[in-house]
Amino acid sequence: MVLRVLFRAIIMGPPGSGKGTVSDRIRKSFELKHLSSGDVLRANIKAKTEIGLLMKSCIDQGQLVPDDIITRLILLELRNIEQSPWLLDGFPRTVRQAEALDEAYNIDTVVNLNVPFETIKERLTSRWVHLPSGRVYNTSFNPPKIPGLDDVTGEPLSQRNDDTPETVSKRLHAYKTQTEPVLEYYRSKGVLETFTGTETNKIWPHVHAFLSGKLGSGNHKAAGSV
Ligand code: G5P
Ligand code: MG
Repeated sequence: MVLRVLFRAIIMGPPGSGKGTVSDRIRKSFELKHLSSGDVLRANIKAKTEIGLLMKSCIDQGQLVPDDIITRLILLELRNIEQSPWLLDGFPRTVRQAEALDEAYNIDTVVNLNVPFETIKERLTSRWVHLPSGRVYNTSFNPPKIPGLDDVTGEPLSQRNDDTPETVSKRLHAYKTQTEPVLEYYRSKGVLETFTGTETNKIWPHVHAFLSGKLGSGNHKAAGSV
């Protein structure tokens, strides 16, 4: 399918607000590449790259990694997919990162998932992930077909080191102090669209309708394609 525009979107929201879950649904519905900064960092940690080894303690302690490192990493990854429309998840997380992104790309829209912090804390302690793909499960909300195993590959699932209650509190604090100003940054540019709720299944139809309006029918995936 030939795309008419190279759509650039960002998905924002506090840790555990459902960015990964909603991104997966967007990816399945629209012709978009999905890039998650957290997945990129975790892949570096798993592969024991120099950056991964350096960043591991920051992430495990619930702190943001330094702006210059993550910005370089993400801009490099974006170069590999710049021929496609993309959806960026987890980046930018500071105003400095947003400014650096602006210098390289025009952002069409920012989908902001506004989920209360109390809802989030419960979700993260019951999250299980398939590290190689970034696929996310939850023992109550979307359990894997076979407990402990990824639906697609059958490989074992794991829990993230930063999903302990103590680290989740630190991540929420970092979000409030460092990332919330980014919402204001995009609001003032007129590209922020906020979706409020406590359940992804209720938020999703609104996100879908909004993106359908933005992208038009040309960017919908054919039914059944993944
Ligand atoms: P990440 O990886 O970007 P966070 O903290 O932003 O991490 P996270 O934890 O990945 O975000 P999410 O993607 O918003 O959360 O949420 P999700 O995984 O889809 O859903 C969370 C859980 O809830 C899942 O189990 C899901 O199944 C379940 N769920 C979803 N919807 C519902 C629902 O309706 N009901 C219920 N009951 N459950 C539901 O970043 C990690 C770290 O990397 C570094 C930082 O250290 C960061 O802490 N980092 C950066 N540092 C600096 N700058 C950047 N740009 C950075 N990017 C990453
Ligand atoms: Mg995520």
